[in-house]
Amino acid sequence: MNDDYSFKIALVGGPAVGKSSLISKFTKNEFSHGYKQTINVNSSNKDLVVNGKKINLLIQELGGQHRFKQLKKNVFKNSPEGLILVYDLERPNLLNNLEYWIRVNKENNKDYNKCQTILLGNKLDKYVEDEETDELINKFLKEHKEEIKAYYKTSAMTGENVKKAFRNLINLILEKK
Ligand SMILES: Nc1nc2c(ncn2[C@@H]2O[C@H](COP(=O)(O)OP(=O)(O)OP(=O)(O)O)[C@@H](O)[C@H]2O)c(=O)[nH]1
Ligand SMILES: [Mg+2]
Repeated sequence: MNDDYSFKIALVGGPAVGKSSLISKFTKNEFSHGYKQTINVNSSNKDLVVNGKKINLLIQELGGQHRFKQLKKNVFKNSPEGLILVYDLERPNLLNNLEYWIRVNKENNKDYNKCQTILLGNKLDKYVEDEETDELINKFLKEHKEEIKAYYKTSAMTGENVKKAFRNLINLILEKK
C-alpha cells in the first residue's frame, strides 16, 4: 500500500490497564482474557483509510511496569504524532501515573506542539458507574484540558469505542498537519 501518511502513536498507562488488548482489538479484532505483561516497548503496525487518506500507523506500547523508564523515554525522542493515555476505570488511582508521561512527552518530543493526546478509561464492560470515579476523571480532564483533546470509555473486550478512539485520534493528527 502506497501510504499518504505515516504516523507514530505511543500508548502509555499503568500495568494491566489493557494497552496490549486495545492494540490487538484495533489491529486484529482479537481479544484474550490471558495476561502477558509487556516488557519495555512493543511495536505493531496497522494500515487503514481515514477520510479518504491512506494511513500507516506505527503503534508503540510502553509496558506499564516501572522498569526500563529510560528506554521508554526514547520513544518520545522519535516525535510520535499521537499519544494515548490509558487507565483502568476500576482503578482511577492509575490516572496519577499518566501525568508523568504527559511530562515526558512535553520534555522529549521536539514536535510536541503537533502531538495529539487522548485519554481512554478502559474495561468499560466491567465498570459500574460510580460518582467518586467520575469526579476524579473530571478533575483530571480539567487539570489537563490543554493537553487532552478527547476522552473515551472503552472496552477492549467488546470493542466498544476502540475503533472510534483510534480513528478520532488520527483525524485530530490530520487536522494538525
Ligand atoms: N474485562 C476486560 N478485561 C480487559 C480489558 N482490557 C484488558 N483486559 C484484561 O486485562 C488484563 C491486562 O490486559 P493487557 O492488555 O495485557 O494490559 P497492559 O496494559 O498491556 O499491561 P502491561 O503490558 O503489563 O503494561 C488481561 O487479562 C486482559 O484480558 C477490557 O476492556 N475488559
Ligand atoms: Mg501490555
